[in-house]
Amino acid sequence: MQSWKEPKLPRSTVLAPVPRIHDTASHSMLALPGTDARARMYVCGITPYDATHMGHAATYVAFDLLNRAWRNAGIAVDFVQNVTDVDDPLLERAQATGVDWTSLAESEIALFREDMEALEVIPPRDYIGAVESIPLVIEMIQELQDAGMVYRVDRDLYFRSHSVASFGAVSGFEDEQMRSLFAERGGDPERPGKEDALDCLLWQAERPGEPAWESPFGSGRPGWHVECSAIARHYLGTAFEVQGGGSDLVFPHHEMSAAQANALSPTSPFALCFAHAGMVGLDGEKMSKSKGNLVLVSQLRAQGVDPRVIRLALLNHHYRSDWEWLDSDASQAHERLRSWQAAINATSTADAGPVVVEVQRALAEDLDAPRALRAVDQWALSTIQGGHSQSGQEQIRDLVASSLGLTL
Ligand code: 5CA
Ligand code: ZN
Repeated sequence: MQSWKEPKLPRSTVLAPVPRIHDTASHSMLALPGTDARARMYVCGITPYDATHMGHAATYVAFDLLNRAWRNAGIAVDFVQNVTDVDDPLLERAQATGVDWTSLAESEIALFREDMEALEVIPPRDYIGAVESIPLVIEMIQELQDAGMVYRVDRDLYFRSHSVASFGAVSGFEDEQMRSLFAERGGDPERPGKEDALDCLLWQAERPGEPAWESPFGSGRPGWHVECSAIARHYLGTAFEVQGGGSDLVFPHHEMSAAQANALSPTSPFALCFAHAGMVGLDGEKMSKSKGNLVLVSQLRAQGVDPRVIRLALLNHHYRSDWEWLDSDASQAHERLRSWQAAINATSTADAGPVVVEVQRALAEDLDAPRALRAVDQWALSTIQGGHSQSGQEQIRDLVASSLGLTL
């Protein structure tokens, strides 16, 4: 699938430190990659049934910071992202609005591309749809069958999640919590005929009026979790550095995807680090397409909000924290952008060297963007107050563009 246009990426003049990133599974910070000059990252993509909201944008900007931190540390990045372009919520929305499901997906993916481009998010090397990866999914299910990990309930296929030794290691959740989250997030713990409540759907047999593809297990479509296991394994291999997404994916999605891949390669884990962005809320609730409490990137852009203001507003919150979107987020970011631009256009500026070091250090310490922004604020303030002779504009312009993804 076509991704989107690469933003301008000036080369960092100072080599940044190798970033350390929080791993949900071990509750620790991992410096990755270990010794390699290459890092592999898989970030779960959208289900294209509605437009990009601030929560999606915050998650994708967070992993874009990691991508940039790696590049600025001289590490090449293989970045892969999926698009869940066939799944229940998409089909339900298409049905409810009387739109063809493929047209709905296509138009929302196009809008997502525009939003990502406007936000200067570096595109993935491989942008892969669920539909186009059905042959990969079928192959993986066959491998799981050969390994004895699959059983049938009626015409559907289930994965024996509970029989993978590492199951539970990503989330660290107790059984009860897993069951309730599974029910809440697309799972079916109560379905009669399952061997274990936490086993998950691999292949869903064709239902009347729904799209379906031929397979050796009958006509149907992939389950959600196996889509990401199959795509990540194929395009990145095993033991890739970072599996990323929002914290709503910790369980069941990332737990199940990892378990399915681990079942086939017990000695090489699916991913080395499971990194999760916090949830962005609105009016006291998680912002979500299903609840409809949304502030959309495209809506703000249409109102004339500079995309750099949106990006700056997102960067003002640490990626791991949960926060609420307020209108003041945009107005504060607007002020900040004005002050940075005034400093960039000043005739003489404060010394840029220490700012470069501080911004890169902040980002290398678990992507501490708020700290990085404060460092640039400080530089802008000293510059505007005047009395300096060095000319640091170019250095700051390049720093802000390469590390923070903002073109001043
Ligand atoms: N297609 C699946 C992943 S394979 C999916 O979860 N799609 S999604 O459209 O629902 O979400 C896309 C990404 O945005 C996911 O990484 C999800 O964790 C993240 N996300 C969704 N809502 C929020 C929110 N309110 N705040 C932060 N991130 C969010
Ligand atoms: Zn996913």
